[in-house]
Amino acid sequence: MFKQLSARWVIPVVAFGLFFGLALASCSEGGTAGMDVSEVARERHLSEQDVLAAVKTYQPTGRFDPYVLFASGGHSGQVLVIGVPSMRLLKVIAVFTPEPWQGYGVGAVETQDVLDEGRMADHDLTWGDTHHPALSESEGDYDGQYLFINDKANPRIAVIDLRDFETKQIVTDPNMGTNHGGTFVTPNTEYVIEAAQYSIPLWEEYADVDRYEESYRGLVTFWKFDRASGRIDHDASFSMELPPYWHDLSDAGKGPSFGWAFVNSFNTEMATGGFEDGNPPFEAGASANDMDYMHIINWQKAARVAGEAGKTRMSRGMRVIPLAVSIEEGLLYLTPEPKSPHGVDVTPDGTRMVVSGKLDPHATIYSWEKIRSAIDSGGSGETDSYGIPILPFDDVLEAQVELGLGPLHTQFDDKGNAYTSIFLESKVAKWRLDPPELLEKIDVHYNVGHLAMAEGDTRTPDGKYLIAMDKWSIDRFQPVGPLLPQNFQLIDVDESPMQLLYDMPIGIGEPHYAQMIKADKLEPFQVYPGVGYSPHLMALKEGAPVSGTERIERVGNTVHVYMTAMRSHFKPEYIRVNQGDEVVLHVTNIEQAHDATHGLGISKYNVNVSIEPGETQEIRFTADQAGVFPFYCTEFCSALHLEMAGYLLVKPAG
Ligand code: RUQ
Ligand code: CUA
Repeated sequence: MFKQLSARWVIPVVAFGLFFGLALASCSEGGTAGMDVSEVARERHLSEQDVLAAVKTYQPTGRFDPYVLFASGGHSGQVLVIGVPSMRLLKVIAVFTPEPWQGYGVGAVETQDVLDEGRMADHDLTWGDTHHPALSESEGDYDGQYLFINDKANPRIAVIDLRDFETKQIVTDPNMGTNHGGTFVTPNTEYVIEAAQYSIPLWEEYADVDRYEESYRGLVTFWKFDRASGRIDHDASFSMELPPYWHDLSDAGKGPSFGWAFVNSFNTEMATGGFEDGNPPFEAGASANDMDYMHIINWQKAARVAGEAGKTRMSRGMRVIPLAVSIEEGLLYLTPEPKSPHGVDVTPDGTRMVVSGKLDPHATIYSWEKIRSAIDSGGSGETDSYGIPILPFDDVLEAQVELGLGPLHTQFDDKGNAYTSIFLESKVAKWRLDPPELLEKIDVHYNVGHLAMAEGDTRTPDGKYLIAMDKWSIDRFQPVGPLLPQNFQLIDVDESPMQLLYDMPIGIGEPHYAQMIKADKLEPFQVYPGVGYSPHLMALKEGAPVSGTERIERVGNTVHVYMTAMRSHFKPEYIRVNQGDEVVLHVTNIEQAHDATHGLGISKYNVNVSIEPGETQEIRFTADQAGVFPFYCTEFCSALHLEMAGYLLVKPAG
């Protein structure tokens, strides 16, 4: 590129030169030809540190990243797949929101069925607020098979199969108003944990807020995952009634704390706001106390209890363990945690739980051994107003370490260090666990939320790469109007001091949390295994069109079209129906060549499907509009792609 500076490059290079205040002559006349690294660095005003960061993140063409990050796509309702350290966006997995390129929710019946499973309150929901992705685990390590993610706004959980990176199931939680404490998996993905956030009435449809303490309830749900079918088993899942505190994040115990789950809460004041009526607003009322409660839940025992006769109550079709049963059976304990806690993170060895309070400068470290013995010794007799035993703070506390203002979320590396995001200071703090001591801090820009470490939530984190997910990005990127992108910042934590390597703007909403897995743990299909394969069934579909079976069949008012697609034609190319007919299009991409994807878009009927090699899809619509409607392949698949087309002819009624 530098050798022969064609006319195409002159303008950008001149602009670049102007930007850096450089002499124009040398640039515009191709002065970069034959430059070595140090000359380019000087000309681009790059420090040695910048060059090092570039060298540490650059991936030459054709070389893959060693890690893959699965990040929530925030309000887009999707999941982002990003290579690390290059920070290249590889895919946006359609989850809660229609996505035309993947043909998700725009005509393909099976994808619409998945979205329809996620209808709530009799509404089609066309957005989600995805927060916390969780990779499936085996013995506490990511196994690369499945990914789960929650929708906070509409309490839902989605299941994504990592063989084809497609969403297979959405389950709705009928008893929650919103969920925030999901998704977190138990160490063998026995259950996917989801905790509600803003409490709503549980055992009755409606109760005004003056009955908050009696009628409103928090909730945690343990969704049973059936690995064989790759689906959540609704009937084997159960919820637990919790007090009407606002629950925040969760984590599952592992190692010695296996079988237990931890759920944070705030607003243990049970403030009910109403600023407009002269009451303290939620923000004041819900942060009046110095301590809130961590909920300590024996999910293993709860699962047994949920299976016993008379121990659960049905609510809106879901089994719920009432509070009284949880207390009687010893399923639920509380312990105080400092002021407005946000993150609860179990250490890789499962011996400690680290909690950070938004309004407390410390990371608070709880000892599992101490929690266990406080439970075994029967507690101190103290309870909250609902009768849940409280384990005294001093009995279960191991240590506190002061980190800074607004500590939120903690991740761990392979060297005994912890990393906590410090929201108010816009920093990441690195600290040692044994003995607890703050080591150093690095600036991030700005308002950092979660952190994601390579293999960070496993028994054996990898360290090295840490990603800070920043909500604000002032002065980081080219201005794009008042709504700024959010920012993923890649940090090398093995360097001392820690080094910022890369800024990646995210332009589709607040990416809350992410998990990073070793790339070689993923074994996705290259092409679907066989022609006529249904991603919904994850098997060959009976009756799917294959080469030689193309035809059009009419059954009453329904017209079945059995169609195949291959470079570069559909067969058949004409679909003739009468106005008012039901059209069912069965279409198979009969190719098995890697990446030979075809699309099928139909003009004015809001249909587009993506048909990957081997895949079969079904499209249904009523031909309610008479006229002539071209359909065409929406993937530029070959030299004669534009010719890959046909006509839907809808003959006017009468
Ligand atoms: S949260 S920025 Cu929705 Cu996970 Cu802490
Ligand atoms: Cu097939 Cu374009």
